[in-house]
Amino acid sequence: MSDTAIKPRTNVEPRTERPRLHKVILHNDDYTPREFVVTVLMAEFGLTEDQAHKVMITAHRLGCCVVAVFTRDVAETKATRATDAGRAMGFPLLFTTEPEE
Ligand code: TYC
Repeated sequence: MSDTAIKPRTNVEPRTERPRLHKVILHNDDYTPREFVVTVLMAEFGLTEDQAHKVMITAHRLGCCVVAVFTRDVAETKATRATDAGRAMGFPLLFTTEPEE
């Protein structure tokens, strides 16, 4: 057999693991108008008005609320875009991400 022959690997764990998902979290603040938060949630995360209102009011009452879970790249992109939408209007609206347990 030549030096470059490829041997099949043995005792390999089955590759069934899924990529870890990341939560996008909406944080409450005292300045961003409720209606604007709802609009951003609908535009960036595809929530219905009803879903967006529930997420917004949960963050308003409890301090924060999980919006949805995505792969890391998608979660970070959406959180950044949604935070930037608030900043563009002069609001301190904040979305962060964290890995799911
Ligand atoms: N607390 C804001 C207000 O009373 C509304 C708001 C809700 C802002 C949720 C951010 O994540 C938020 N205008």
